[in-house]
Order: sequence, then structure tokens, then C-alpha cells
Amino acid sequence: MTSQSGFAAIAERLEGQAIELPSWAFGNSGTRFKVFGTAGTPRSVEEKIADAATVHRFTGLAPSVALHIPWDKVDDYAALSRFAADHGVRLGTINSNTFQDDDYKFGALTNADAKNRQKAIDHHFECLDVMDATGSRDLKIWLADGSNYPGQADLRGRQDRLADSLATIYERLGADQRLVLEYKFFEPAFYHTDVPDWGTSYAQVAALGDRAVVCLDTGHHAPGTNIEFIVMQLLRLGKLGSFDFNSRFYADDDLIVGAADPFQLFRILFEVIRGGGYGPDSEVAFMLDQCHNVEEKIPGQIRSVLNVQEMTARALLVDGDALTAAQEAGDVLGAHQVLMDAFYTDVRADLAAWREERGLPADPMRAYADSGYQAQIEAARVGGTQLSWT
Ligand code: PSV
Ligand code: MN
Ligand code: MN
Repeated sequence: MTSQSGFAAIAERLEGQAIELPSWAFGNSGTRFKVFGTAGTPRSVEEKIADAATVHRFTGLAPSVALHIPWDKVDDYAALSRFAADHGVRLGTINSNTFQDDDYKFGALTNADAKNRQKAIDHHFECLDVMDATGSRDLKIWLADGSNYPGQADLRGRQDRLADSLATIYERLGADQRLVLEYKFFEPAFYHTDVPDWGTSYAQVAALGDRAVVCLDTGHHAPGTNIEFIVMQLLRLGKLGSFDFNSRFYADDDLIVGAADPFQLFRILFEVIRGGGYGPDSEVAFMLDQCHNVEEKIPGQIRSVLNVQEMTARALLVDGDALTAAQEAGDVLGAHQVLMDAFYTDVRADLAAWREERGLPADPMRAYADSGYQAQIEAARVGGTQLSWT
């Protein structure tokens, strides 16, 4: 935060901002009612990476791509890393998947059957092997584990088994690797979820050690939850590992970040900055976790990273000294106004100029539309199977 005013004072702090893209955002996706196909959708991991690299080329904001195993399974991950590097990006977070196998019907890392639990643990070992080959830092675990009916499961036993399973995985982490545990309040289970909230995730990772942290997915809370408070608390505890950004109107909608509630995104980013979670010295990873069901996927990702950048700029504009002074003086409306002044500042023209100074297109959305890339992939990617989210 700065006591000077104006965009010039914060321009440098936008340098180096990085927002990781999820490989699955480039595949076709939908709801349980219908998955709509989009022309030009990737047919391979390489094509997903090429699309992610295109987002980076037009925005300068997305230097890495997260993979999901086994959706992005290949024989040679070192070669895939080289492919990414040749396209100007790198491979980032590795996401495990324990939600599409019959053996996990009653849970994965919490399953009462030791055989099924070991299978889920082994899958995470496989993900760690992938990370060794790609040089990835983060293993992200989101668990679908839970139950649908009161009495169906032993809640306590499942929590204990989860702790054991995570400890076994944690032991295998390399010195520079992290285990990132994501929480979500419901779905696919509707009565209880084994990692439903930040407190459970925090309790589990705190028991593991320094290299275990929490992932906060902005779409994974009950309506009305004060997410920026959670951000503050996790930063205060040194356990905020990463964000999965998206926006939602109802539940886990996975819509474009900043689309549903730009003010909430601003408030979150303000707490990130205030708590030391932003900038070169921070270990907090920014990532998108979105699906583009009806809109084009590459422009959807471009819009998303630009939204994060725009709200970051506005949050950086908050006059920290004036805010503290007003807070300490008990000036309720004065403090509120300091925050709102920054939120209502239109930074779009300044950001366009900032981009041009750095050799980036002033308007990445327009530049992409004019580039011909969309027509090119639509023409080239015929035949083969278009990939879908699952
Ligand atoms: C399922 O809710 C989910 O959207 C989680 O947010 C994960 O991060 C993502 O899928 C990928 O596994
Ligand atoms: Mn997520
Ligand atoms: Mn989700």
C-alpha cells in the first residue's frame, strides 16, 4: 500500500504478477445437463499448453499451467516441460484426482477399506513423481470425500484416516515441494464433506509441517461467507498456500473471476496485499480454477487474468496511511471511504498504457480477437477427440 496517490506510485508493484492457468479451462465443460462442444478445443495436453501460452503472450500475466492427473497424463513429463518452455510457459501445480474411480465411492484418503485408501495414496505418489519430472512445487489435493446421510459414515474415523493418509504423502515430499489442501463446503457429497472448510484444512496441514498449506478456492464457501476474513486469518497463521480464483452466484459455479462480485475480489486482494501475500517475497500462488461452458475459452482466460490484475491495481491504490489513521481515530465512514475511493478508481486506461510500455497489447482481448489464433485452431483442430473437463 502507498501513501502517495495515483497509478504511477503502484505501477512497479504490478510487475511480475503471475496467475497460473488450469489446463482444464481449455477443455470443453458443462453441467450435469450438457457439455457443449466448442470449435478449436484442444485434443491433447500439448494443445492445452499452447492455448495457455497464448493467454500469456497477450497478457504477460500467466507464465505457468497447472496439470490434472490423470486428465493430463503423458509418457514423458520432462519432454512436456520442454514443450511448455518452448512455448514460453512452464508447468506448475499438479492436481490429483480421486473422484472418478468406483473404488472411491465411499472415499479416497478417508476410505475405511485400507486397499482403497492405499490406492489413493499411491495416486498421490504418482503425482509426486510427475512433479519431480516437471520441477513443479505444489501438489494440490481436493477431495470429493464425504457422505450423503446422517449415520452413513464415522465422521471422526474418517478424519483420523485422512490425517494418516496425508502424513504418508507428506513424508514423500521433496525439500522444495508443498502439499496444498483445498477445502469445499459441499458437493459431490451433500451431508458431510471431509475437508469442508478452512479450519479443517488448517487443522490437517498444521499437523503435517511447514510445507503443508491451505488452498482457498473462492467458490467453495457458503453464501455470505466473509472470504477476506479467511484470507487474513490464513496469512496471519502463515498457512495460505494458494488461491483458486473464480466467481460464483450460487455454489461452485466456476465462472470468470471478478464477474459475479468485483468488490469481493477487491476486498480479497486488499487483504492479500495487507497480509504480505502479494509480491516477489510471497509464497502465495495465484491460480484460476474455472470452466468456460458457453463462452470461448481462451478469451475467457484472458478476461480472467485481466480482472485479477485490475483489482490488484485498485487494491494497491488503497492509501494505507490514511486508512490506518482513520481506523485509529474511530472514523468509521472516513476509513470506509478510503477503501471505496480505491475501489471506485478506474485503472483501465493506466493499465493499457502500462502494458504498451512493456511491449504488450494495450487491449489483450481485442489483440487476441484480431490475431487470427482462434480461426487457426478452429481450422487445424479437426479430427481427434476434443477434450472435456472430465
Ligand atoms: C471441484 O470442486 C474442483 O472444482 C475443485 O475446486 C478443484 O480445485 C478442481 O475441481 C480441480 O480438481
Ligand atoms: Mn478449486
Ligand atoms: Mn471447485
